[in-house]
Amino acid sequence: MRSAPPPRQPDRRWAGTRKLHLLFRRRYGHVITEKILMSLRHRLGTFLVAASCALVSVGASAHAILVDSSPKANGTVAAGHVDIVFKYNSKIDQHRSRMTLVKSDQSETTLTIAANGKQPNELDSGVDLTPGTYTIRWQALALDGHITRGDVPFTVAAKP
Ligand SMILES: [Cu+2]
Repeated sequence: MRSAPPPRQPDRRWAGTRKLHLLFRRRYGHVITEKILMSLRHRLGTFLVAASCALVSVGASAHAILVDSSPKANGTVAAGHVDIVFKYNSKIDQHRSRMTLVKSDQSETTLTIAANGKQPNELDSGVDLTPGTYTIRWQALALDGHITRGDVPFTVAAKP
């Protein structure tokens, strides 16, 4: 003999949506209503994750956002030795962050990040470049443990 299924526990978290559910069910039928509610719950979950990260970023130990760079994004620099200085809104782990130079043929070169204890918000490097278009692909590890990434494309022009 099969044992009876356990009684359904009322889910208090969704009491509000359950009322909505009943309301919608009368109008649109059960299947559609389930889909709509699942979608709402999913969206709410995503929103809460985004909100918690936003709250963290208000605190002292935020994830790293690039606030200034040399070369500038979409800027132009002269050929030769190019200093690379990326400034962030918070302290970063310079040792475990990454910078990669991507050439126009998509080939990649890892850049050496200089340890700079006096500027803990920066990723600093340097490279000799010939005229062309390049991208610096960065990955910064903030002290809150969050990794952020981005691309800074720029042009190197021949020296006048
Ligand atoms: Cu963060």
